[in-house]
Amino acid sequence: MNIEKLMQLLEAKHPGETEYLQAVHEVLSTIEDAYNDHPEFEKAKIAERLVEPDRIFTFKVPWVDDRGDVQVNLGYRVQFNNAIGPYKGGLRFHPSVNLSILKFLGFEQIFKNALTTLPMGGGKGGSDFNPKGKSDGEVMRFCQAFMTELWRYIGPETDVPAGDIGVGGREVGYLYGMYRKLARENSGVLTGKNLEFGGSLIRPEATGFGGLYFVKQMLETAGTSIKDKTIAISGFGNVAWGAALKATEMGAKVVTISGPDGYIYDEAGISGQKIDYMLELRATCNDIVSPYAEKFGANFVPDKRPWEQKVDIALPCATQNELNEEDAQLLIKNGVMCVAEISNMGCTPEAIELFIYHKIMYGPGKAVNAGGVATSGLEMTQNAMHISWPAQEVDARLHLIMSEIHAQCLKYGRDSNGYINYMKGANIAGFLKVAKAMLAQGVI
Ligand code: 2IT
Repeated sequence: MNIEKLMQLLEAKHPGETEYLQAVHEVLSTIEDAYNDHPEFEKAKIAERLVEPDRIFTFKVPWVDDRGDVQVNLGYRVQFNNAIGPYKGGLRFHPSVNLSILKFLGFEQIFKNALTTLPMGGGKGGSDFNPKGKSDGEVMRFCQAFMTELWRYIGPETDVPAGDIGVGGREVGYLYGMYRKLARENSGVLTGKNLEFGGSLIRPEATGFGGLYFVKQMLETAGTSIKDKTIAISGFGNVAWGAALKATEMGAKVVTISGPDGYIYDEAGISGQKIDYMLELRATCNDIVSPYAEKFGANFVPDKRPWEQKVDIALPCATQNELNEEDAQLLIKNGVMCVAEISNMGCTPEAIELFIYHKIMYGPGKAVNAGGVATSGLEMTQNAMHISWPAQEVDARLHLIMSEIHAQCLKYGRDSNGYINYMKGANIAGFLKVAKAMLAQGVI
């Protein structure tokens, strides 16, 4: 495989799709040796076939706001690869959403889903709809309008969307209601549903919980433990909430959360009712974190990111490229020992390079945050069997899956000097599974 040539080709074909090109480059550059060990991959042009989505749907979403004005948004679904199972991946509603972002997310999802051990392909979708400041009625009408287009392309055995940024239980409910009406079926076509109509226990917590199960194993493998460690978390949504809950339960101290307006530093630790309050804050839809400081008497640092604080562990839980080279330098200067992405592609390539150079434990999103989609996979299983498992059963399976992902990273990521390159390990393990499935199924 000639990576530079392939990247040049992709850059020419998809100019300006920076996030997508970033995600592809990261995977290709880490799997190169494993790829070249298998001449049959090159012969079947696995890399060239893997980097292009199977297909992309784009559609218009017209809807009427509370003032009676007509609004027009864009909707997308990227069906990236279904070699090992139905397309699976969330929907993101955020004004920044564009094809590059959804293609990067869909591409990452292929390998993440492969790592979960469950039969799920990779996909992603969403809209540039901005949920900030929208009424419940507006969110419902938007979700209904979005689904009147999307429903033709998805199905419980074809493509199973879920939530992502801006899409939580409420949005999944409205989307599911419209799908059910149009398709005239009750099925597991979306995951992240409420418990009353097929949702799974532990799904809301799963991304954060799974992330902490993974981080715990990273630390234990390095001969230390998570107890009494200080943690910086970014974001204050569902993922940050689950991560704070489990980190606190494990005996660590979470000292930061953040929003687009700045970050909170709470020296006493963000625990108990302060964690519950994150959900309340999120539900107001103003997308600001500063009210936390007023309510609990903590510090609010406007327009800054939490990475300037001295912590043992940094957990990006907000969005892509939210931790850059400068942030990495600050964290390293302050003695950080572990950085694990619970957001997708949370660190820039320059930040990752620095962590690896300084032999800091670094966990990539596609391994660390795979607990979310893994539990979506468990929701699909329960729906297919028309039963629901108790919380302990789902949590036990989530535990097992995260351990298996960690083991795969160790298997493929250990460098000759003993450093565990989790990024390389996750990419190779995920890639090999998908590549072998593609190879076995012929050129299609
Ligand atoms: O990035 C992700 O893995 C998700 N947003 C969850 C996807 C899913 O299908 O549950």
